[in-house]
Amino acid sequence: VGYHWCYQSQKDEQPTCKDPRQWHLIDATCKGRYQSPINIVTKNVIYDKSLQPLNFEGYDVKGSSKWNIENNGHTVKITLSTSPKIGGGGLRRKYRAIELHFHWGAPETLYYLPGSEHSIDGEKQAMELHIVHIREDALDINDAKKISDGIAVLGFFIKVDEENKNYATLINELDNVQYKGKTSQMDPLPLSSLIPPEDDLRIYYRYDGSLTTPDCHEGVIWTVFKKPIELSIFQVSQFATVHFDGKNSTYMIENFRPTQLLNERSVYWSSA
Ligand code: B30
Ligand code: ZN
Repeated sequence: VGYHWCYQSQKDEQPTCKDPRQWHLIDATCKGRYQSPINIVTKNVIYDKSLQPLNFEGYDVKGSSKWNIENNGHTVKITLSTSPKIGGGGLRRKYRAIELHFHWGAPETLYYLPGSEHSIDGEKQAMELHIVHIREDALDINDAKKISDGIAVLGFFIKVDEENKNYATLINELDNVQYKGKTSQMDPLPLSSLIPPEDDLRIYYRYDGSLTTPDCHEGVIWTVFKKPIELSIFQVSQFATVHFDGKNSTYMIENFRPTQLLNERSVYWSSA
């Protein structure tokens, strides 16, 4: 499991790898009925008054230990060194943030092809940030997969707009993780500095889904915020300077899974 799956953009270089339409050959869960990401159709979302603003605990804290940033061959992932938590917002438990990573598109001459995983009314954004949380009583993600409601991911759209100075440190680190397997230590940041202000996080969508890569584990509580993070076109383009593999491999671009069918699910939202 986890071997030889790839994104569509890797097929030229690795013609035999399993692209998203074939992921079910790696793990049958990938053709389940509760898969992520999805297109959120706003005319069909259901208002749920229990979806109050989330509580963010320790999101403002800049820890003292370094963060580990890694190119794992499908994204750039940062393993956190503190344990910020979320609760409330209709979650029945508290969840601890363990890592964050990004999905993005591809730079074009005068343009940028969007690479978010979720879309709203068919509209994708440039990128998507995922902050992966596990139930506070779980040891790690594998342990969290064994318990119900073990994983909660917060999804933030990233839109091309003004430069976001809070992302400077992180984006500067991309040079140190150009190739698969490379890691680097970076100064930690308060998680709150990477996402919109708390007041802007009151409007969100909630649904039951999955991890967006194999094994496509289901039982993930998804929260997708309406308000996007803003980065400049230059900042967004920097992500596409890392590579999927070694020195002469293709640039890591379009590392998103296409949207999946909603099937018998509903999407709830926090605002009437
Ligand atoms: S996502 O937020 O739904 N995109 C995992 C976590 C979050 C998402 C997808 C996957 C995850 O932890 N997967 C299992 C671990 N991975 C290792 C890894 O970090 O990168 C195993 C693997 O592929 O098969 Cu590579
Ligand atoms: Zn992700």
